[in-house]
Amino acid sequence: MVISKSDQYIELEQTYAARTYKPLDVVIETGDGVWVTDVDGNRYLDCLSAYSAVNQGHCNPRIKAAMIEQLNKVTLTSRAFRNNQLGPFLKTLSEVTGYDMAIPMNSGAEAVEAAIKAARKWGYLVKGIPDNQAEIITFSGNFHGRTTTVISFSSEEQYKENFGPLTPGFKIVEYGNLDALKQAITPNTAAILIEPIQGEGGVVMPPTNFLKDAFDVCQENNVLFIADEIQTGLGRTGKLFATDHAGIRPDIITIGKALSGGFYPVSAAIADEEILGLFNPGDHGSTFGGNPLGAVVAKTALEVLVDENLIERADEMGEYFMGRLRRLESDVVQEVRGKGLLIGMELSVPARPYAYELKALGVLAKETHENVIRFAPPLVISKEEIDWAMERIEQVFE
Ligand code: IF1
Repeated sequence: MVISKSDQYIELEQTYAARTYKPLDVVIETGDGVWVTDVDGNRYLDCLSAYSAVNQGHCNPRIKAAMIEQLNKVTLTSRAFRNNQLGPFLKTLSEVTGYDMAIPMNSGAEAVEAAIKAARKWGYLVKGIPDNQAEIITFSGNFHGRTTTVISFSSEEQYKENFGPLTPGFKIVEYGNLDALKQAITPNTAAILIEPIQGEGGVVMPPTNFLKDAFDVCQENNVLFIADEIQTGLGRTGKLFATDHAGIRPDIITIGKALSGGFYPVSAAIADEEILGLFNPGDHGSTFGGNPLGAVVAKTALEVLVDENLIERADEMGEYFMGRLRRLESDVVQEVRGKGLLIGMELSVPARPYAYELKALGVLAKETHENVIRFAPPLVISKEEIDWAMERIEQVFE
């Protein structure tokens, strides 16, 4: 029996990795723009983009060059010392986003943790919430990461089961239900934490006006609005932030994933001085957070987004891709929804077998929530490449 190279790598991973994943069995060796190649030489169009981390395309040449240049200088200083890349990165971040400052971290979950700490501190020092009474409101179907505090407010049982005791101080209300939100707010509510579109929830969009109404409710009640834009931010939905579609400016935004174009884990919570300015030396930190390698990568990743008009491109290509998906004539497709290049296609049947059929034809996509297949290619995708993917998608679904 011939064992493919892929099978050998799969066997290794199955043996030596904690089995926390059930990946699609493709073993990627190289990536370039929207394309990836596996160890057996098969080429695929990547319609997942590492969950929107490679918005700028695999191995983006500008980010790569900046990273290599920095690799020859210095990679890590810790923040016990300063480095000459962190300041320029954060200045660019502030100019691009319009927020005063940021707290640089590594993973998305860490950015969320930092936002939670900032909101709680604001709650005690500015709003005057009594000690240890701060509440943060979250929403059903949320996904904000996997730390013990973040899973404490997950509505997915599996994410919490056997991992308790959980962190108190969180309430979960129904996503999109304004009345439920209003009822959940108390004088001790410091913040709400919300995804403008729920990615892991299955590309779930809130009802029209919900984000704006929720924002207004927060303002009326002196409650911070924290938007988790780790997946939806940085151009993915055709605006810099998905909350831009609602015309609101959240008090705190968490970003990650595409902040580094997939080269290196870089995340941040961004906000104005009146919130992040409350942190004192020693309040928060991270060995790798703000390191010069990550900083130069993130600065360049932001510049690529802006200079190469990837945000406008996501809008344009998203409209085209979604339009074509909506015209699919298929018995199993129930709904196509999303914004920009964050597209979910809900099926009447489990989606995983379709992901495998697409893979066989050279299109990589992943199911989420059993029945939804997600199409979220790098934002550098061209119309011709969407046409190429659509030919295969049509073949599978029609
Ligand atoms: C996994 C999903 C996506 C996120 C939002 C914070 C984080 C994420 C809105 C945490 C992370 C992930 C993590 C990844 C799979 C992925 C995912 F399917 F689980 F839901 F993208 F849709 N906020 N999303 O989407 O960021 O700490 O991972 O850097 O396997 O857990 P992180």
